[in-house]
Amino acid sequence: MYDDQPAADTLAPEAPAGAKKKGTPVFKRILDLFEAEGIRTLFGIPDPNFVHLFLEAETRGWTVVSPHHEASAGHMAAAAARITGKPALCIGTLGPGMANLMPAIQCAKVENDPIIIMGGQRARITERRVRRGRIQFVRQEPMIEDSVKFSSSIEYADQTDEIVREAIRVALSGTPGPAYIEFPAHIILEELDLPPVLPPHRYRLTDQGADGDRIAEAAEIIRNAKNPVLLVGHGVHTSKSGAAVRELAELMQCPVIQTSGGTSFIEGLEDRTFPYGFSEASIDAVVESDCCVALATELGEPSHYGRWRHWVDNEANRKWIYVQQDPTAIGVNRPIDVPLVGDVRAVVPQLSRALKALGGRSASPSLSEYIQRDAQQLEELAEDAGSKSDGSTAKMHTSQFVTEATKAFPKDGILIRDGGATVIFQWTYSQAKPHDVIWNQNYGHIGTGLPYATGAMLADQAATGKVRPGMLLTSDSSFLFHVGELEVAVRKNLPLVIVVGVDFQWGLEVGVYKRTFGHGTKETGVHWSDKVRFDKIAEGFGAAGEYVEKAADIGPAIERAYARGGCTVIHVPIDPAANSEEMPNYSEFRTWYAEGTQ
Ligand SMILES: Cc1ncc(C[n+]2csc(CCOP(=O)(O)OP(=O)(O)O)c2C)c(N)n1
Ligand SMILES: [Mg+2]
Repeated sequence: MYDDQPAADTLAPEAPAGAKKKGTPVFKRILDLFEAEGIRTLFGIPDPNFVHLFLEAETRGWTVVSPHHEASAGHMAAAAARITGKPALCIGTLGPGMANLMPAIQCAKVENDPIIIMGGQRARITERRVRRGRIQFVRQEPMIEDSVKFSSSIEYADQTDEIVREAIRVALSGTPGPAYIEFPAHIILEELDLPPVLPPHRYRLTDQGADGDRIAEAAEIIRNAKNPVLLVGHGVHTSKSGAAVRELAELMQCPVIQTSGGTSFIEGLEDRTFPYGFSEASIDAVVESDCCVALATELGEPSHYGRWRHWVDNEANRKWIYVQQDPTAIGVNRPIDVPLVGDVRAVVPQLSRALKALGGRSASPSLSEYIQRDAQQLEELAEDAGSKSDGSTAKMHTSQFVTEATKAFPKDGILIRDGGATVIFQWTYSQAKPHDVIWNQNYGHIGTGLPYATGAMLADQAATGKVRPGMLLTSDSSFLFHVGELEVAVRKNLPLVIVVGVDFQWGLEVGVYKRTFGHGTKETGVHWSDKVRFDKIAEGFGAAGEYVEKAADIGPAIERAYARGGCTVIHVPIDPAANSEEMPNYSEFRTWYAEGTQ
């Protein structure tokens, strides 16, 4: 491929002889187009297709980050999109780089992350030649196109604008998701003479509101409801609509139910926000509700499609108002009374205005009781965890691990989750109410934690200019997938504290063996060496390491880590038996799969 690569100071070999330089090379125009969308981060490992782009991006002040595996670049971009509410960009080198990106591309498709992936490719003339034994070459679009919402290649330089715009337009339309742009070597340095880039609203639909008559209908239903609930999905957080939803929740004076994908807490609504299925108040609020306003959620399996399990009682009396950007999602998982098709960023303020015009509504009778009961449940859970093994005489119980780590979660921090059983413990025992939670729920892709943490923190810094602390609460096997990205956290001096629950096993799968065959089988393939020391691994990367055996020492270790600055990994041995056998509310989790029948 290096022969195909145009030198920096020449036109591409394919350009007609004597062609004049016109001004803007393609790689610069691409950056202009992404900048118009507010994108300022770029993830990937550069090669000849991308060195011009990388150099230029950094010169312009972008945050340019090379990870140690291309899948990480994709996950970092996904986290960047979530934390900024904007599309995000990553690249892969031709052949193996793009193949390595595939796990992240599929993940972004299922997690609805609008990432734009640019893939290097040979010059088209090479690609289409009849040859054997070409180096670093595979046709990429056929591998990728089923996993993205849009796939194309910039074959001719003057297609740059239309292809980049269509990639962004499609990635952000309906249910968001990934888009692929192939970037063949022959067009990189070709030059274009073009007008300035268009702002987003000139070339794509932005802030689309819902139909006015439907809004009026919805407001009337909400006003007349006795016990409405707001069901808040992942899209509320990724679109950064928290403040608007807070206003609506205050007008509705009702509880907020989190879906399993949308586990961030909206500032100001922490007390009245209950995780669906894992808090008693959430179940009662759902059962008693006579109106559900579902915001930017797929109403997926973990929400029981809004129609079975906790929703069954009272179904006949419950009206559904569904705010959804994708018109084809209306009525699929359950019947809807009032569909509000549009961007949650625009529709929620529309609803608030309409409700205000009707004079708002008075508080649901049980709201304060739910709030009080949920706070009490959290306290009881902390006490219950405190009664379990704390690591002094036997290994620590996972409930202690989660309770102590989440109690020490820093104000204004970003929480990132990864793992198997320890994550299930978190759904019940978490004592923190973070405004930003990044984890992988729909796709269930363990190993994403460290790339998500680094990507989210870096993109947040690039977008706001502020440095927020991050906490990655992870299980051990999951952490090992992309442990090399610790180097990125150190390189970028991220105030990231990684608390690892260590049982030296794929604990969730150990539990599967035990439930399938009873105790005493060989549990083949789910145990690994007990020689690994995560605190020492951290030191090898230039991060700090701590080894904490007792529950009472977790909080102080976390505080020390933030005080010290930079990245710290805290190795916490946990009880392998408890982690695989005593997951709380496991039966609730099982109902996520195929309506409980798997
Ligand atoms: C990429 C990927 N591989 C495998 C799985 C299946 N899986 C889910 S949880 C789990 C075990 C995770 O082990 P660990 O991270 O140590 O967590 P623990 O259950 O021990 O807390 C596995 C293998 C998955 N969800 N994603
Ligand atoms: Mg484990």
